[in-house]
Amino acid sequence: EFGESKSKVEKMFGLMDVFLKNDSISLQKDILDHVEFTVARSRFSFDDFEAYQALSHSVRDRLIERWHDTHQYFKKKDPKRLYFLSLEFLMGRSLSNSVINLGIRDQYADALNQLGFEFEVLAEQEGDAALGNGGLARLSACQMDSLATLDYPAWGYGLRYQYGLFRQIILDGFQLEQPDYWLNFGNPWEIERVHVSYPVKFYGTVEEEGLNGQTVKVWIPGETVEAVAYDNPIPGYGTRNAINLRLWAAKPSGQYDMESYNTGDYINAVVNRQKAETISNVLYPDDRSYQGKELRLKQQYFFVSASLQDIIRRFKDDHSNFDELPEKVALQINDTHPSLAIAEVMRVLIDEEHLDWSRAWNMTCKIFSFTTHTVQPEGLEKIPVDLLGTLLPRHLQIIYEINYNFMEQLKSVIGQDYDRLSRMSIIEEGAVKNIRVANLSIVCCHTVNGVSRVHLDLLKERVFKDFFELWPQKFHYKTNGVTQRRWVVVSNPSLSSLISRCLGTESWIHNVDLLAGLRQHASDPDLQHEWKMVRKVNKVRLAEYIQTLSGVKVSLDAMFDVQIKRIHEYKRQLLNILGIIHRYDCIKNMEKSHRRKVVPRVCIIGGKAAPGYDIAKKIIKLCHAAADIINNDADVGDLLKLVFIPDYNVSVAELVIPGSDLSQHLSTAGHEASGTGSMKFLMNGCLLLATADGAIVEIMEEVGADNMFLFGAKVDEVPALREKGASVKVPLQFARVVRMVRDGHFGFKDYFKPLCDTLEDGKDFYLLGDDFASYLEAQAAVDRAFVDPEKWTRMSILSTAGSGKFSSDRTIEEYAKHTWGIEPCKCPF
Ligand code: PLP
Ligand code: GLG
Repeated sequence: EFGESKSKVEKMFGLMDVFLKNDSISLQKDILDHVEFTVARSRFSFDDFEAYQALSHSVRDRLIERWHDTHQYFKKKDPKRLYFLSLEFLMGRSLSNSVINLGIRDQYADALNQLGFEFEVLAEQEGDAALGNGGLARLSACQMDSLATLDYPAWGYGLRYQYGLFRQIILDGFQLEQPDYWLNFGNPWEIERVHVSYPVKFYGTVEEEGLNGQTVKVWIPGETVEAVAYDNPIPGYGTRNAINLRLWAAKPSGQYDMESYNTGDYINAVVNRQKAETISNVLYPDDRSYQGKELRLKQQYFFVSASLQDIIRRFKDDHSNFDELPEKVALQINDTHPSLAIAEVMRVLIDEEHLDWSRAWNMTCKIFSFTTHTVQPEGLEKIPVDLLGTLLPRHLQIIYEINYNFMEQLKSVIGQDYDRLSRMSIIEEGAVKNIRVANLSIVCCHTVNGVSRVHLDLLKERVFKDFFELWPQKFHYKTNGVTQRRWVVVSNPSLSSLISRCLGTESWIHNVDLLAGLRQHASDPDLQHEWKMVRKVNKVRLAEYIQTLSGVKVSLDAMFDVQIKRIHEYKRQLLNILGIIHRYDCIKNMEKSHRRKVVPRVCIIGGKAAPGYDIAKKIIKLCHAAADIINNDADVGDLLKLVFIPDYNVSVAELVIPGSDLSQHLSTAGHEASGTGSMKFLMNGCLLLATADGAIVEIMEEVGADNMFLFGAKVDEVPALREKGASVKVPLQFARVVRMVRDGHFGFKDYFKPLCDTLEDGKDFYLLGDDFASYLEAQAAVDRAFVDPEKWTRMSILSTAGSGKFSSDRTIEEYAKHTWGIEPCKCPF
């Protein structure tokens, strides 16, 4: 089985401990060994960071051990595997999550205590791995956790950017971007595989050659870059399985390029070669639009080509017949970013494996599935034909041929309806010809998934209407979910143990439906009391964080009202800020004796704006400008505070979410495909103030509309409101707060003018004016509920109780069964 003689295998086992030991003494010894030999410090003198490094290496050993066993087992069993292709993974920190999933957190905490360290303090030393922008990228990370926990034979593939998502610095209230060189201090969670590397080719020409009496196309590339694998083990919870996230880094190709070295310009030849590394250097920080940049396209193909070479190599190790490919391989494309994989598989099957077109196409259509995260047709990715033709000439030919066949097939179904043919074509004609990447994906993939029920409706009715009418059976949805391991067990340990005590079991950690069992205790005074205590402890932690960051001291009796997510006009942070200004204005104009009745609030906003997104940056500045006035107004005191939390990322979310009372999800209905932040708040017993958009509609069905605060226009009302435009009267309060900003009440009058202009009659695309009255009413309902702690706590418990559906475990089970056709493969050791 090991391809070795029996005696050699026995000898190897004799030299190894069978498994690494997890008792306190072994762990202490292990950590100290890593201090001495990995970190190369003396075991008598090392600081917290060095202790963190040694600790992570000790955990990493345990991850590798399981990872090896899992892969050995997968190899032996040869199940159908899922390959999850995503250009973004927002993993955050690894230490706490790993030890919890491995089931050895307490043992490590104890071992560290014995050595004079505290686990939590060392965990804080870790930086975030932020190889993604926001919801889409964090979803990939949650789904990897679920795939591992549910024992699915899966691999993730992505890019190892040297610079992750930029760090947000706030200077005088303005956002500045700083590069996130996250690898500066080393990364113990990855394993460099210098020997797992593949050449990736670009540019060049396509020529025709004769082969066995037939003409075949041969791509003669102009540039070759090497892709090197970095493996990141992903441990499951309550299982020995640990799966792999393989990220590719670009390196100069090792192959000699005699020509350039013979020109005598040695230095330039080396420098040019070095440029190859820039492919995987930096993550694109804009999650709004795709501008058809060459580097971005290079990144996409680099990642796709390396991943497919790896996948096909693995398949060919054990199989000689390509007809088996669809039984052994499922390829998932996460949004359109990896869609070049379709053309690449076709190229490999036809040009390298010499399959004929129709056999290759049949196979390709059976292995690919696609999830779209987009709502607006304008948000769909396009690649300029000229750019693709230069960078990947053979792929362009293949895409043209796919499109030709598709157009012929379509004509036979719909006839000569040229408008529709041109809308559905993969090639967009016009001054600049483009590849519509989503169309390519839909034409090829056997399944197209949306990310919530509402999202699927929008896909059917608007975004992909033509395709839905042609192939209704292709379109489905899998409502997003989040992993309760990271988002409750790791980030909110006190709530986690309270839930386990109340339910009498920890099984909810991998069977989250059990949370529904909390419902029957929602009014129990003892549980309510403990629930409040837990929430208070988390609020204390958040209040300390706020004070350290901003110097603002906040009252723990106030409601912590939070909106954290990327800054986008459609997410309407501006509606929130205008609401806060309205509240401030009311307090100011109220008789002093009435102020006693105001429910004190700490309003917390956080999120990054894409570097080139001006309006979003103005929203951040407005938040700071308003905070400056409000927080320093003696009339207001503790009744209202406004805080901006800088550099929102996964670990900030882990701290903020458990300490929030209320969380806001304000997207204009029809704009948020799903939203996953809301699910994390819900699981942590935070109440939601939201529009009926994306997954919120399903959340409402689970927890009941009485247990949340809904407001605003519904998805199907939005188009009519937009039509009416300026003829709809906006409420006076709205006009008043906008005027305050416009008139310079918060300073920076000229700077805020363009922002105010977006709210003008007839220009208010995101309908802030239309929804304002309903928003204020919902806010008033929030206040009324908050002053009744029993009611609030009951709603809070019912939120957690109703959150079971929004676990990524459920999402992954649905994908596995209905899209990928994969079965669990549990490592038996
Ligand atoms: N960014 C980070 C760091 C997150 O943790 C999340 C989800 O919790 C998101 C973005 C997505 O948030 P939302 O779905 O509210 O846009
Ligand atoms: C997208 C959408 C979100 C969605 C996420 C994951 O905008 O609504 O929750 O993907 O499906 N760009 C995103 O974050």
